[in-house]
Amino acid sequence: MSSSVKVVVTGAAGQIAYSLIPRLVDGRTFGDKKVDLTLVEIPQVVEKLKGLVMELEDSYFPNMGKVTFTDNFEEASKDGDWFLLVGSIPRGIVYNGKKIEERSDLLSINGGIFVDQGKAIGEHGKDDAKILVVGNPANTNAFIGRNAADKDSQLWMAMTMLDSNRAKSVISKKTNTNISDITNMIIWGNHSPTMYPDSENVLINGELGSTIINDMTWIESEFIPTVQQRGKAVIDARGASSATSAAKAAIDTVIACENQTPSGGCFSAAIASDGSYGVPEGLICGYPLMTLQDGTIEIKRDITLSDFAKSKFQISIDELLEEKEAVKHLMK
Ligand code: NAX
Repeated sequence: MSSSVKVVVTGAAGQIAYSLIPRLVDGRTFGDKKVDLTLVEIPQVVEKLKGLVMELEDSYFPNMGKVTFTDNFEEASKDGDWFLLVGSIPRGIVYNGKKIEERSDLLSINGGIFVDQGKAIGEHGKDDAKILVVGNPANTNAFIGRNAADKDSQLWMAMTMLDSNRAKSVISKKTNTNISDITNMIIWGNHSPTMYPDSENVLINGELGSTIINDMTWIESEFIPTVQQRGKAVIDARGASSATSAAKAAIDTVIACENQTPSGGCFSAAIASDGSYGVPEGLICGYPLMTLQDGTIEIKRDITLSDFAKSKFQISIDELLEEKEAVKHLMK
């Protein structure tokens, strides 16, 4: 085995984590590296992780290294290379005697969690740690965490790969194309119903979507709303939010970051804006990204946005600015 990687996963007893964690040690996500896992849960749930650890041991994963679990995030974060922050408080539960229904309450409660986790990652995580926030509201949680970590050498991301994968599926059905022939599916903006899935710059068998799909009515009234509302549709059908597809998307994000992006290609995740595409600096915004040969992850800056795309993207940027305003009391 060439080397090892330490991966910290929060929300480890949740639904997404149950699909996600085995894939981290299956020898595909991190190639032939040994994978040490630290699983984190809240105190009320942490003992359940004993069962998951037993199952991991029983699964015979040759690349699995040391596996530990804890409810102490600060301790868990020591020397972490990757942080998959899946755990968060969902809407609808009663928290400190109050039912959490408003997005602002959700932002505030989860924001508090991400201040502490961000600080710990900044102090104890590796200098080049990569952090993928899955727990919602993902972009703003990552925004808060990054601010608290205050370490520019670490890369904070929020997951939009699931939205990208969902959009690829819709495009492949519309164009009768194999899903593997759909690439560069960019999700601009927030991981929320305001996101803008880009049907113009997607590549279908290497050709721009704008030249292949000449059906604005379908784009506006079917494609965009279907992708934006897919999370809700899964909840309505399954009685629970997306789990296995979310786990696959987190793995796809890790793999995209760990391997050089093919020339001309890109993948979707939200990272801190450097002002690219007119997004205010620091917002954690969905962008097209590329992993360079030296492992650096950069925004792909040569995408052309139509006026239609710009107007849709702006709605999502405005929402991110509103969320930023709602959590300003949590900023350093
Ligand atoms: P579950 O409720 O099954 O699991 C969440 C787990 O997180 C629970 O076991 C809980 O005890 C734990 N947790 C809460 N606070 C924690 C903390 N401070 N430290 C450690 N663990 C903590 O939810 P699941 O279905 O796994 O979803 C997890 C999160 O992913 C939710 O916020 C959900 O909204 C979000 N999603 C994000 C997606 C994305 O594309 N970015 C898509 C799927 C999903 O909706």
